[in-house]
Amino acid sequence: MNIRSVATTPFADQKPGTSGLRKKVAVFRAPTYLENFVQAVFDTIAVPPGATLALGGDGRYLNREAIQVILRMAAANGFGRVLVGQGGILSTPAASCVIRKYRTFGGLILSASHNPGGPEGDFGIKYNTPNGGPAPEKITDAIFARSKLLTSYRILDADDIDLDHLGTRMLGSMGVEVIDPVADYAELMESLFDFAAIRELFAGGFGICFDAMHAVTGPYAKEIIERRLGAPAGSVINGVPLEDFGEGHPDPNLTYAHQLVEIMYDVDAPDLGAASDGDGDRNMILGRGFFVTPSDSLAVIAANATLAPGYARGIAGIARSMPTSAAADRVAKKLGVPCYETPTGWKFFGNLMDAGQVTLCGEESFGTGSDHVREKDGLWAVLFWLNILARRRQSVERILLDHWAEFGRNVYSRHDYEALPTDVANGIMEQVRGAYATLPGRAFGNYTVKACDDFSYTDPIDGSVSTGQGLRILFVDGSRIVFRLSGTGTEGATLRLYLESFEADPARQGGDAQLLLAELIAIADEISGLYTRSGRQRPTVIT
Ligand code: VG1
Ligand code: CO
Repeated sequence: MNIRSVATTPFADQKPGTSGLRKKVAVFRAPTYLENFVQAVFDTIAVPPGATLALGGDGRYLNREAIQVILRMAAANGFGRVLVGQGGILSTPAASCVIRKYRTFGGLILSASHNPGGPEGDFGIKYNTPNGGPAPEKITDAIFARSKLLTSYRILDADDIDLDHLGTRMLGSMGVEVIDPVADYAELMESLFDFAAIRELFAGGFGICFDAMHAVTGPYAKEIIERRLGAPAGSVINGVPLEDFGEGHPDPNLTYAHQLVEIMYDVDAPDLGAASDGDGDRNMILGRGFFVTPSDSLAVIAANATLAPGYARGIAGIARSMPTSAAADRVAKKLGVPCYETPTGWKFFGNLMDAGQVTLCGEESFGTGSDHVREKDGLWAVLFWLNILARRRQSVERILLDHWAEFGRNVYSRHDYEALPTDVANGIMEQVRGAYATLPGRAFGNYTVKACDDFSYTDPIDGSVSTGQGLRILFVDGSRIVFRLSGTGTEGATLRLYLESFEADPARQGGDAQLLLAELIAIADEISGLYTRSGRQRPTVIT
């Protein structure tokens, strides 16, 4: 078999965003687009001869084709072995698990996560480093710089390889090992959680509905929740992964996971509802007729961590992204452990976990995880909740109400304005920034502005600085409003508005978040001109 060097010209738009390179399928299909990016990655990471790569994706449209191309390029770029999930499948946390367990030279994960799939949908790719986590900015910046200088890529002339049967086959002198995508991950989960207690919980009639949204977690959830933990067959719904996610939007939130929401707000709802996203790293947790915000979920997991065997000795610290509520900070304070505030995106947690500074991490965007891998992990969060419920034997709602009574409630919501024209979104951000000089000290009804800034972050481990990570308006009483532009959308611009206040009085803690935040929502519009500029009266998605 022959290795070819194919001439190519650079693309201008291969800059990785919050979570890798995400574009429409049509863009990825343009000749040499995928090849250029993969070559830029391989050049940047300087592949040691004979190294092992992990490879897999969320199974969306283009996954299989892309894997075949990447395998041929890996063979031409010096890799000695590739571990690829059967059928080209690996959830993002499972890929992180495989990279760490088999000590590979990192991995390539093919996913556009929660973005819709199919020929008209999105595709994505990202490189994870040997610690199992998304490449930090200094590497993604270098990949982008390299992509602009490429003149050729290297590929092996070879036929497609069988990915559907386990076992090793050769591609030139490189071994391709097709592995069970679930086995290593399931084994890791068994090492962290009290499976016996959860089995007993289900045996006692506890009910769960897990919505895999026709995305990658179906096989993982069926194996772990139904087979190993004994939940009744049918507890996992939409469990067959489809290339277009059944034309759905595999984003586990109150808008897109509406089937689950209907089930959980029905009279005969099961005890726990959960959903996961396209690539399996996000989770949504619901009780009977009760929604748990991801920020609260992180705080509850932290406060109850020692109930799970993998965390029985306690946690070293917590990290949360800046827009995530400060609920976890209150738990950290009580536990006497540090709490870090990082920019949005899981890549910012890696250094802290590697250094042993934090055990638990979370984002308001339905991302929760720990140092068991270096990605957020949807099913892990569901299992953590099951472990807590198996030990406490209370309802989800009771656990939350007790948590708020003890720590106070950080009332929280995120409003997304999707697919805005880019200039409109930029105009809103400019208006907010333009108001900075006049805001401190200004009173809006019950709220007085204390300070405002552009969030920037200095990594405490390697000193790297990330600027422009969101506009913060902080109020005297600790409430805040944050404006931020999404780095994962592929249509126009998505503006995210994050709102947070604090409620110490248990008598008022059970209220509806939108009502409790109504005044802050109005203030956000007054400062930004959001409704007038966007021509929208309400957000696309409310969380
Ligand atoms: C969003 C979320 C962010 C998350 C990122 C990747 O980014 O807000 O918290 O880390 O998606 O998640 P943005 O830039 O659109 O706000 V995933 O499940 O797509 O890996
Ligand atoms: Co995801």
